[in-house]
Amino acid sequence: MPCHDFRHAILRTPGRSVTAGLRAHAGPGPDYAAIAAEHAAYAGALEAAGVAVQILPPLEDFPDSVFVEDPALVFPEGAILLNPGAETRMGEAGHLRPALDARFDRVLTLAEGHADGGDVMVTPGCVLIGLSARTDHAGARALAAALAELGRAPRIVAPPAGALHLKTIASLIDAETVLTTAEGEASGLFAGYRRIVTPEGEEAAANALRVNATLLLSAGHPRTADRLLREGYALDLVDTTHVARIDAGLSCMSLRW
Ligand code: CIR
Repeated sequence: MPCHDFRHAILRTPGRSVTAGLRAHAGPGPDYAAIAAEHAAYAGALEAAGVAVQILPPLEDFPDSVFVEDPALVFPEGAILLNPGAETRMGEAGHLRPALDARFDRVLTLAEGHADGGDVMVTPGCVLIGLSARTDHAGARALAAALAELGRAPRIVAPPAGALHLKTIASLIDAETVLTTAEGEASGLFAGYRRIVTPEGEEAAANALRVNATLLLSAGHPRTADRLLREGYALDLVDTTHVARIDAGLSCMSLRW
């Protein structure tokens, strides 16, 4: 099944509370105006890649709600509302429901457990579900059942511990190629794919986003960009400096179908 042919996307404007978004490490926090600018540029990049973008209003009570990828999963044949694994994000799915009901004939829910969309990688043959601190066994099994209901073949995998999400360390950038970190490469998880490994210091580039003919890549990773250009990918470099300060990248800011 095609994995990168998208005509629609749902995004959510970051609230001012985004500066309190979850993050695993200390260091400089994000600036609200900078995140708003990065988000606007990201929406523009999706549009330029051929996608009609719907932008939902901010949810100040949910600092991480700009990362709409985590509370839902969407396919042309239907949507699945997930149960985000972080305490402060658990209410986000309910707020997405009206937008999904308006756009999809079928909106499934998880019977139990927790699962984040960042742990889900759609590939031509199957949908990988990564276990993580956010996606537990019960949630992964419930998600696998929902995917099967939509006619998709699930496969539960165990990525290296420490990565926030499966897609923090890897992205499918064409039907047979995964862009991944050295850690993702060492895990053997992507053995069935052609792999391009990010150089040391450019690990954050692994959360790239292929949209139609364009590969959105986080700006500031020149060696990864050079390699991908040499491989013939049409890159659009998108600034993620401030969203990266709250552990996010390109895939997290949209639901695409
Ligand atoms: C979080 O920790 O939930 C947010 N600060 C970042 C979410 C990133 N989401 C994603 O990669 N899908």
